[in-house]
Order: sequence, then C-alpha cells, then structure tokens
Amino acid sequence: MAIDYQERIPNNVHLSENRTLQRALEQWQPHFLDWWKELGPSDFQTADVYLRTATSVDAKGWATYGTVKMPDYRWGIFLADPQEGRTIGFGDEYGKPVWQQVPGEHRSTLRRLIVTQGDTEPASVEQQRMLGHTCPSLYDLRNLFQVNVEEGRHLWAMVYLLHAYFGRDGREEAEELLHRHSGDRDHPRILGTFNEPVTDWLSFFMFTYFTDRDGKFQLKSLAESGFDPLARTCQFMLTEEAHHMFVGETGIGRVVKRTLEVMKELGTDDPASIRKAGAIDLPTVQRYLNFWFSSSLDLFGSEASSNAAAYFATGLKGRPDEAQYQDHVCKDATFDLEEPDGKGGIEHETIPLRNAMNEVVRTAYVKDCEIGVKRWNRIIQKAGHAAELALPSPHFRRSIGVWAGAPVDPQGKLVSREEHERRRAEWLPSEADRAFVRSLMQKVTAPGKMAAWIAPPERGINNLPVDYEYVHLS
Ligand code: BYC
Repeated sequence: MAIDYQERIPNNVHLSENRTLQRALEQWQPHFLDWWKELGPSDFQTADVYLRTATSVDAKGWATYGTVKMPDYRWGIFLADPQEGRTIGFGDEYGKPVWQQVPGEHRSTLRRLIVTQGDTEPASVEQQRMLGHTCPSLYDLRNLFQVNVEEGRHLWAMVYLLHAYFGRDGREEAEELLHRHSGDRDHPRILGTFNEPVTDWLSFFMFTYFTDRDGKFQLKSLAESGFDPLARTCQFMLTEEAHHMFVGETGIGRVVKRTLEVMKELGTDDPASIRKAGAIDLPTVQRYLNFWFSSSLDLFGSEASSNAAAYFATGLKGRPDEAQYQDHVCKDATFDLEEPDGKGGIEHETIPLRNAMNEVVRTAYVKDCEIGVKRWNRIIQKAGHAAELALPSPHFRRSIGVWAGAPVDPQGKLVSREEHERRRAEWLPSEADRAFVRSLMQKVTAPGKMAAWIAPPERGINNLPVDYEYVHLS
C-alpha cells in the first residue's frame, strides 16, 4: 500500500513527489524509531500524552494539540515560507541572490554546520531520557515529552537537509547522528554540554533555560544563512524553541517560589533548614545556574575564531537578527578582545570583527539570559528577601576559548589556582548538592499534584487547567 506522506510525515517540501528523498527517509526512519525506543524517554512509550504537533507552518497548523503515544508522533519536515527575491544579508556575497542548492565550494563547511546543529537534538533527548521516572507533576512530564518530541523533529529537520542536499555523504552523516551518543566514551556528541548528564529536574530547567537558549541564538544565526533551505528550516524551528525556554524559565521560577514559601513558613534562610523541609535553598539554585550558564557559554566557540570569520565572509552563518546592524560586510571593522595575559592579569587585543563573531553572538546571548534572572529576582524581592540570583562572569569556568582553564571567580576576578580550587564548592554544585537534589526527585503523577520542592505553574497548557491529566499512564 502506498504511504500517505502528508499524513505520516507532515511536510511542506513536496515529499510525495520526490522519490529519491522518500527512499532516503524510508531507510533512515526505522533507525530513528529504533533509536527513539532505545535512547528516547525511558518507559512511557505506551502512555497517552497531550502534545502539540506541527502539521503546517501557518498560524493554525504549527501547533495542533491532541493525545498521542510518543512513538506515533508525526515528526514532520517544515521550512518557513520562502521570501521572494531574498538576497544574502552579510559577508563578501552581500546582496547576491541566496542559494537554493549547496555551492560546491561550501559543501563540506555547510555539512559540518548542519551536522553540528543536528547532533545536539538527539543528544538532548538522550540526556533527558531518565527524567520521566522522577517527574514533579503530570504537567511537567508532558512538557518534558513535548520538548523531547520536538528535539526529535529538529533532528528530522537537519536529516532532511542532509538527505535532500548532500547525497551519499549526507546520508552517511544522518546515520552517524544516531550512532554518536551523549556521554559515550568512544562516540560522544560533538559539543561539550551535550555530554553532560541531566539527571535531575533542576538541571533540566537550567538546561532548557540556558542551553536551549544557545539553540535560539545558533538557529537565529543559521536563519540568516545564504543557503536558503537551511535558513528557512531554522526559522521554523525557532517557533518551537520558545516553548523549551519557557519550560526552563518558569521551571526555575517555580522552584524559587516554592523555596521562598518554605523560607517564610520556617522564618529562616538557613540552607540546611530549607533542605530539611524538602525545598532547594537559593545558594544551591545559584550553583546549578553557574554550572549550566558557563557550560552553555562554551557552545558559542572561541572568542577569536577563523571558522567564525569564514562562516561570515562566505555567507553561511550570520549574526542573529543581522538586519539590526549597519555594517553587514564587516571587512575592516575590529573588535576589542579581553583576555588573560598569562601572568595573572588581563590584556586587550584588537582582532578583526569577523573573527570575533562568536563573541558578538555570545554577548547577545548573555543579555538575553539576564531577562529570566531579573524575573526570578523580582519573585524574590516581592517575597521581601534581599537575596539575588546572578549570572556569573562570562569568563568563569570556561573550557573553550581564551578564558579556558583560567582561574576566574564568578565575579570575573582572576584568583590564585589555590583559591579557585578551594572555593569550588561555593560556586558549583558539589557531589553533596547533587545527591541532595536527587534525593528530592520522587515521581508525582496524581493530576494537579506537585512535588514539594516546586510551586504549581500559573496556568496549564493550551488553556487547560493545571490539574488536567496531561499524561495518561496506562
Ligand atoms: N564543545 O573556532 P571554534 C541547540 C569545536 S544548541 C566541543 O572555537 P567555531 C539545542 C568546534 O566545533 C545549538 N567542541 O568554534 C539546544 C571546532 O571543531 P571542528 C547547536 C567545541 O567553529 C538544546 C573547534 O572546536 N548549534 O540547538 O567558530 C537542546 C574550533 O572551533 C565547542 C550549533 O552549534 C564546544 N563547546 O564555532 C537541543 C550551530 N565549541 O569543527 C538543541 C552549528 C567549539 O574544528 N555550530 N568547539 O572539528 C557552529 O556554528 C559552530 O560549530 C560552533 C563552534 C558555534 C559550535
């Protein structure tokens, strides 16, 4: 029987008319499903989950809600509508028509960018696969699964590009995306953060706030690409990404809110007492924040990068919202780079702006991260407390770039290696912190009930009540 491609794989890429692409995807799909069953959410594959599915790119179709078993989710392929007459918006090719096919000279670089992007998507699903067992509520369990199936769809989006535009090497790369695994000693995921375990929900919320936000900025940069199919794919992916960051921002906000309630009940901000009462003290929240923010900063690459300069010059990867800048060519512009001088001080180096594009994007990211921190602090202030959460300095705990390995404190001050080591547990989650947070992670699945360490959300999904049975566990 003929497969109805629109039904099985919702798409706006004329899949039913493209035999070659159908064959490639038909070969890959069973491997994807095997991967999903083996390394996707552990258990819950037979549960009915209230999920949104993209069935078209228009306002009505991009978020169609219904109850689905996850393996039956319809992973679709969508590109934002084409813009007639679109031209390359930056670099040496500025103003020339965008490419509908891959230019031969950019083939391997573009493939590398798409593979790196694609690699993060299944990685995050693997990282989060055990969280269902310790969900704080059915509402949160549903959000986890929503994020997971959409990361699965984002993988499909990149695999579509590899299959449709890169021939045999593209198909091989698509297979490799299912063979590398998060944290695997021999075949790890490409980027550092995607090999970090996410085994508790505080980490999950930090990940969706900070790491998914890297996704936002990278997708925005690729949405500017001169390779139009990539740009249009990323534009559409960004619509889904917003919910992931919402899960992170509100998740952390709800943790903070619950902690403040406990502080009020007990009349103390003593971490040990708060922990005894089953909530997460704010210094621990800060340490988790320090960990995930610093790890996510590394995802932007080195401050001075010849790769980044080449991506920009050749029109492959721009800056988020490129239109906001006056100069789209940046040929002679320079950038003042702050770096350690190797003698315990800081020095400044002037580098070509094109080489500093990773830092330009990272700086925009840091500004965006501040928004949530301000909101969490407002919750704290409203409760009458002086405590504040803060982003650590972007130079703190870096593993990539000019600050890699530099002994910097969260305020950005270079300190001695001895002090840096000694104060580590003040700044980053210790084994004891992690064990405590893990001890709170108990599964709560009665509709509307919440674990004791997190406040309920203000509202449910898609105008449904908070106590709706978002996941029906069979
Ligand atoms: N860990 O010149 P450099 C998302 C590598 S997240 C390990 O410093 P470049 C999502 C780099 O790959 C968004 N390796 O940096 C979020 C390069 O290796 P090769 C993902 C790293 O190339 C949550 C070498 O170091 N998308 O969507 O300018 C859930 C020297 O590179 C790291 C993208 O990243 C690291 N942290 O920029 C789900 C977009 N950083 O190529 C999904 C595509 C750097 O020499 N990727 N390296 O072997 C890129 O645009 C660039 O590859 C990077 C690095 C921004 C990552």
